[in-house]
Formats: sequence, structure tokens, C-alpha cells
Amino acid sequence: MKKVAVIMGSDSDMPTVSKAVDTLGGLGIPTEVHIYSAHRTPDEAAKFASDARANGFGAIIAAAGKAAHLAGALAARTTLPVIGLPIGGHMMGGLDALLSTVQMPAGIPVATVAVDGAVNAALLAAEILSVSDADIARALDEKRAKDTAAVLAKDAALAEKGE
Ligand code: RP5
Repeated sequence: MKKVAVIMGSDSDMPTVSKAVDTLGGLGIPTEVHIYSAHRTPDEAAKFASDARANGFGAIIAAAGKAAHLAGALAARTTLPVIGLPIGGHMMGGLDALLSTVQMPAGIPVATVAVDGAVNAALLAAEILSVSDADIARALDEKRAKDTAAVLAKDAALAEKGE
């Protein structure tokens, strides 16, 4: 099975990033987590991305806040799918990181999820791998069914209370 890399610009991103790691774990997808920064450790970030396909990765999640160039910097070094996860909490509700991540020039795509959208970043990575992996496709179907049932159970509880 292909692995998913979860790269964050700083350990201060971990509270959000851990939700992506947990979601991938719940789907049974092997995950590797690193702290590499586009600005503070540019050489290590570039090398990781350059080697990622040969090292068995199928997708990369890149989480960063502020001037969030990490996803773009990794995407510049690989043709694997890169999912940008803008981290909020620094300025304008994370609009700084969102725009820094999403506004990529033609030729170097980054699939950007919502500010702090860690769960969706993981699900999107899983969906990409599921195209050629039946086990992941099955795990995604099961999770979707479970999540739907949880919402319907809440609705039924509301109805029982007469609300
Ligand atoms: C970004 O700068 C990181 O991804 C983090 O979100 C932000 C602040 O980093 P720290 O100053 O908390 O290390 O590169």
C-alpha cells in the first residue's frame, strides 16, 4: 500500500495536523509525519519531496500557517499529488495561510482544503490512493456509512426529545 506523508512547517501545527494523522490511521493507511519548513529547512523539505515517489508515497499533505509556502515548495519538487492544509490562528482567521497555499501558478498544482481542514485533507489523500487500492476504497465506504449513521442517530435523538 502507498504511504501518505504528512509534513508540517512547525510543531506548533501539531494540534491541527494530528486530526489528519488520526484519520489516516483510522483508515489503515501507513503514514509518515515530519516537521520540514519551506523557510527554516528548505533543503530537507526539497529532498523529502524529490525522493517521495521513490520512497513509496502516493500523496503528500503539507500543513503550514502564516506565509504558508510549504505545500507549493513541496509540489515544485514532485509530481505526486500535494494537498495543502492552511493552518489558522495567526491572522485574519487563517486567510493569510489559505491564500499563500491556494494561489499556485499554472503548472504546479496544490489541492487546498479549508483552513484547519485536517480531516478532509486526510480523506482527500485517501480518496486519491483509493483509485488504485480496493482496501482503501472499502475503508472509505465504511467510514462514510458510519459517519452518516452517526448524524442520523443524532437526528433520531432530537426527534425523541420532541425538538
Ligand atoms: C509556519 O509558521 C508554520 O507552519 C506555523 O504555522 C507558523 C508559525 O510557526 P512557529 O513560529 O509557531 O514555529 O511556518
